[in-house]
Amino acid sequence: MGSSEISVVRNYIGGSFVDGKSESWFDVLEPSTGKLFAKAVLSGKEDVDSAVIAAKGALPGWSSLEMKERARWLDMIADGLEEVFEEIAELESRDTGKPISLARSVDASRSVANFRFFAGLLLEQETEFFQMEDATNYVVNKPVGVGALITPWNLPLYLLSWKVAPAIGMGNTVVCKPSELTPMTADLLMRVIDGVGLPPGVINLVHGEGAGAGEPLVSHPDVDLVSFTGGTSTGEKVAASAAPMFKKISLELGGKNASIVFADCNMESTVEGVVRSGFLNQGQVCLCGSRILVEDGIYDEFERRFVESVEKMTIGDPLDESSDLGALISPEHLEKVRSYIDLAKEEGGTILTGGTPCLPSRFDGGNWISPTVIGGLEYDSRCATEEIFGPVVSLHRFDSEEEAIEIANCTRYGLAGSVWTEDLEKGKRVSERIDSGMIWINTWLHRDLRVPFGGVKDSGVGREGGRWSLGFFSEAMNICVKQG
Ligand code: TXE
Repeated sequence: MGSSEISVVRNYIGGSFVDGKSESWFDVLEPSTGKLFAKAVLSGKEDVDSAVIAAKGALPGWSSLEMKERARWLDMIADGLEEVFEEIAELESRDTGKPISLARSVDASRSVANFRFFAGLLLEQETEFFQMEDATNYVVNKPVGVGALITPWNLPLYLLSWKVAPAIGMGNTVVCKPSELTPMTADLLMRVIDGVGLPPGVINLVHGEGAGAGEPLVSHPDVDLVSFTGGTSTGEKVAASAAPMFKKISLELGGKNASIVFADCNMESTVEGVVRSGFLNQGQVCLCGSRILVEDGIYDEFERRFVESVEKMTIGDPLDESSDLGALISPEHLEKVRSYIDLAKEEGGTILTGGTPCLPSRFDGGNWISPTVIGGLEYDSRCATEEIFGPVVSLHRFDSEEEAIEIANCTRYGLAGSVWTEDLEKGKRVSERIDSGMIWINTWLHRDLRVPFGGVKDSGVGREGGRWSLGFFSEAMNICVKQG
């Protein structure tokens, strides 16, 4: 697709690309320029109903396939995505505003890897037996039914593929609802599955807004499970609509993760790692380390080197190979991020670096902000405890392990974090006392697809990842056979 053409993005229901019943559309804008990029179907309840009917219709046939046949389909989808690798990267970069290099190394790679990984994991599954003196138990992992998969805008295809692969792998059929801000690579995935000839109705997709399409999907009586990644306040609504029908639910929500830097860290690799964890994808990753806690003895040196390193990052055209940072997702999100910088000043913080970048005029309508570092905030201030979800981090001092742990745990969130020290025993001791689902020691976002992923407190409910995904997307049934 040429960069000036406007694409039209349709729903994918029962194996066909279709317009919405109301024939309404919404505009998709490029975050870096604010220009119209595509038009997508604005779905409503009737479109959701059609998609759920298609998914329900495909369920008996799909769930009766053997695991190895479904694994073969996942591999074929991975092959199909590999063929359009560059298209994924370009679309994701234009649709989200993220640098093309990141869209390649993270989004496109992981989308292929998710299908490939779950295909392999399905083949490793074996029936579990529990022998008694006079009976044998065995466990059958059955599909749950029709799944609603709702995804956000920060890692569009990465997160969608992370849900779709295990969901259909375990024999469910699904209706996907990608973020209305980033529909492009979800549409590309539908073109890929259409190309490989996946049976109609196994994967369906409706585009549209949360209230108009997401809500009727989550509350649909024929939807049996909901996997949601997005903001915490939306997660509350999703949980409230799914709860009365006892749907199986997994919520991956926000974070306000601490990076704890001890005086005995390797300064060079720590600065590099903590800058990456603060600003990857313009800080729009739920795992980003946006509160940086630094031990007193090295605070001044760390602050100087950290700010220097942040100022060296290149912000600019997402499609330019040399850009480290691109644009924020939307004008509304930029406004929210800016409002937190204003709040930081009111709360007594000092802006150590930040502002608006100077870019060529073609980016005048885009959502731009320079990476921002704030010092001098109280660790329990709003700016230091609420999720900003942008390129804004705050630096805080601590003087003991106890204090670092207390600060790290002082938010309503509990998703991830990182600890930087050469003393691995101390690293593990501190990590284990942090209220969160995941901690990295001397690294960040070092992902193994086999491990559990998810948060505690307001960061979510449940775990996905590896066998945890297979568990969530299935119902374990025990059959006990009496002998003799
Ligand atoms: O996400 P929403 P938004 C955080 C971040 C951000 C905030 C809001 O702090 O500023 O959330 O972002 C769909 N029923 N994260 O508003 O609204 C919606 O259409 C069913 C963290 O963009 O949570 C989209 O597909 N679905 C996060 C998806 O939910 C509904 C990543 C997520 O949108 C719905 C993104 C409803 N009532 C933002 N309302 C992370 N954890 O990575 C909306 N949706």
